[in-house]
Amino acid sequence: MRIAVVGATGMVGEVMLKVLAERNFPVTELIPVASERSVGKEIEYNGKKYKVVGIQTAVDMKADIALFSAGGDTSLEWAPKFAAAGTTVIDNSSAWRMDPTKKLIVPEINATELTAADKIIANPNCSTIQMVLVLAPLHRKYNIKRVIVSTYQSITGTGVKAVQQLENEYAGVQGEMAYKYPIHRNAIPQCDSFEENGYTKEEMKLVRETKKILSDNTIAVTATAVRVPIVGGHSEAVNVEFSNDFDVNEVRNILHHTDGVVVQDNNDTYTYPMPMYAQGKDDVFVGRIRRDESQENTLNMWIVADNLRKGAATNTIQIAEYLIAAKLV
Ligand code: A2P
Ligand code: 11C
Repeated sequence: MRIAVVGATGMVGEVMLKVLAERNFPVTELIPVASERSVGKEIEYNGKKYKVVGIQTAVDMKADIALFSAGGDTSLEWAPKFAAAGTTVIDNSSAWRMDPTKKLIVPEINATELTAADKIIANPNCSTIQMVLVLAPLHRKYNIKRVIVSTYQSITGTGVKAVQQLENEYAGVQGEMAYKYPIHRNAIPQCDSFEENGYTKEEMKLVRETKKILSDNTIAVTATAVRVPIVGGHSEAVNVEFSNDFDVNEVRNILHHTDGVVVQDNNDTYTYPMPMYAQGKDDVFVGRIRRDESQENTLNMWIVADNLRKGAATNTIQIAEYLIAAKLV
């Protein structure tokens, strides 16, 4: 497979290169792509050096698959040009996710929806992926009525500038600010910009993308997304109301047998997921699984994942692996 990585010098792009190599993805030619200012710069993949090319050059090279993580505007403009050249695009930005003509895929849940005609495929938002991976098997079994989610999101989700801001604040030096406020010793109740309804875009991604991935518009979702000075991954406190009653041990057992999910849940041994330990891993970790005693048929959970891995790079590459296995590229 000839693979273009668009945004290869970015936070997610770098993890994509690492994950492609780790999983022995069948790359016959790697085409690293970034903005004009990075053209000619060298990046490393699998112990070899590659020169970054510009995006039009990459279109003309007609790769089999292009993995995009270069922001929504770049995707809106360029993904259709790659698709027109015959390249299948898997896009990590928010550009195409809610487009009714595009599929929004978490492979363990809905990869079988894909066909060879899907030339632009959307990768969901990081905070959505880790939540729906846990919700999907529970929805099938108990039918979800409503989800209340509060997130504690890593600064790596904002990109290189935010990591730099935190490092500057640790070091006590002035620098460019990725956020409107200091993030060191702080929690900022705003991820992404605000929408008309008073929610942030990040909160509305959790609402809209969950319904689309689980193919069920009846699920009510409400979210509060918060940025915290953490690098390892996103954490989420998730409260789920079902139509049907459940047994907590059965819930643990279902999640234990869910692909991509690891249950870490034992109060006696202080076992629960934390971003410090999720970092660098491809799984979604779930713990603190307990009944909400304030309301019937309702469950509380704590879900953690490395937002750059399963939340972004790994999920994108798993979609590509599915396309190859199903002979769709
Ligand atoms: P560059 O490094 O040249 O700016 P992050 O979200 O971590 O900041 O990374 C964004 C990624 O998207 C970077 O690799 C960046 O390249 C790339 N990028 C930004 N704009 C474009 C563009 N117009 N064409 C191709 N790549 C782009
Ligand atoms: C965050 N979820 O952590 C974002 C990062 O819609 O793909 C990715 C933004 C997106 O703030």
